[in-house]
Amino acid sequence: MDYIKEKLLKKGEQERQIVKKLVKEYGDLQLDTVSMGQVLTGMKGVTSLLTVTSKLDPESGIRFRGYSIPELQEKLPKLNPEGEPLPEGLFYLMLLDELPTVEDVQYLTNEWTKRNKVPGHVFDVINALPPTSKPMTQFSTGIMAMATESLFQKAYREGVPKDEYWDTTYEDVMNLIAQLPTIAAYIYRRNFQGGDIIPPNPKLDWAANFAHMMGYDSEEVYRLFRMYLFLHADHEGGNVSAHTTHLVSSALSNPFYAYAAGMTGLAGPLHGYANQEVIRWIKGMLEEIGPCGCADEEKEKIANYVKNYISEGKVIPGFGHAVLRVTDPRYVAQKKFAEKYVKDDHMVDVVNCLYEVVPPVLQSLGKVKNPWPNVDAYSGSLLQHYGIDEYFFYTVMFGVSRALGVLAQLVWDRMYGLPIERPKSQPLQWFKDQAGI
Ligand code: NMX
Ligand code: MLT
Repeated sequence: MDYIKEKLLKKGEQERQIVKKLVKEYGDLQLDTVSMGQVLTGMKGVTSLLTVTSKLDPESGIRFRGYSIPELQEKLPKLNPEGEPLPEGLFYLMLLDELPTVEDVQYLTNEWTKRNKVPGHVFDVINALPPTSKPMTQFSTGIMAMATESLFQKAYREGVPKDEYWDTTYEDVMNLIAQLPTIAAYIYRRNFQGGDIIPPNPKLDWAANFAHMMGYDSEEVYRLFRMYLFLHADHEGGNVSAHTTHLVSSALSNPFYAYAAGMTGLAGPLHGYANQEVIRWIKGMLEEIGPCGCADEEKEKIANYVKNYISEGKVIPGFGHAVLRVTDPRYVAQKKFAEKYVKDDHMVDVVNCLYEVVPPVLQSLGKVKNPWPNVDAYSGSLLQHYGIDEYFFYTVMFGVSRALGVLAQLVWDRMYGLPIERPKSQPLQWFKDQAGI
């Protein structure tokens, strides 16, 4: 057993007992109340999931095992002191609740390099889809095709005891994370670079290797990818991609099925697809109003465009959030990155200007709970700056990163022995009866 599994088991055996005790002895303890409004508007704020990897505070944003983004930018191992932390370190922290050393991060980089052996049929399955199919269709299909290799599924069929499910889940999760960048880069090269495939470079870390396989080999892009894959990794358990992964795996579907399902949720325009919508939307705006700076009269033109767009019943991508009530700290981290490394970029300037113009317009509608920008408002402009123009691909990049958090959590779901998820539903008459109407 490798040392990560040993640590996991040690911590897991203790925590599993706690979960069992909570269920057995405190099962009737009231945790929350639920209102009609909450049930009918997406269960916002209803505590109903156990997620250990991260927690989201509406006012201060995401904390991974208690650490904020700036704290982790300081504390997680980097390849050079000026650079960005390696996402491997964040995975280690989320999985083991312990800050990694440089050696721990190196261990994971090596492990993922070793495990990066995508079966040939996965590429055949992707190739069977027309190149015009959406990158997220190809991505989730490729992940489904990987399920032939599931060790968890095999172990389950062989009757492995429940307390051991976590072990093969961990193996599947490690293999899946190791192989995702190769599959994603394959889709990118197939769709946008004439199918000229670049093999992985075993000397590179996980994020840099992803950039390399996509065809971007500069220290600057490696640095961007390390930050990107770190920032999108997790957002507690209730977001659509995390919750879907958790829900599907609660039926003991294998991690490949569960993660593919999570990715089909990420592909929705109100979730991860918003990162490509932001660029599409800005380009559409610039086509209509022309290239613009952020002087008062230009701000007015933008504000009018925003108002018109909303009046057509559409949402402004990259703004708003189901939980956050402040500017997303992931947006702030990317803005700081741009201030440090990006000079004179029109798209980045427009994104900065939208920060001044859009929130007051959204506020003026009187119904938007959070008028501030989210992670997706900034990410595309940075990718555009480094020449990664194909915004149809951006949600796949989000998906590669999201694996780190939701799959670390999946290992814990199995460690705790969490049962099948099955909330109660009621017909409309029941709600009318409750309201007395
Ligand atoms: N532009 C226009 N209207 C908005 C926006 C926006 N950016 N955000 C919220 N609203 C509207 C929303 O459509 C709803 O209208 P109605 O009552 O007519 O249906 C009203 O404001 C209240 O919505 P909220 O309760 O504030 O937001 P909710 O929790 O329902 O949804 C989002 C959260 C993120 C889905 C929503 O803010 C949105 O659609 N934003 C744009 C899409 C986006 O950027 N998504 C990415 C989220 C982050 N991620 O990566 O997943
Ligand atoms: C996410 O990163 O999952 C999004 O911000 C959406 C969410 O948290 O609901």
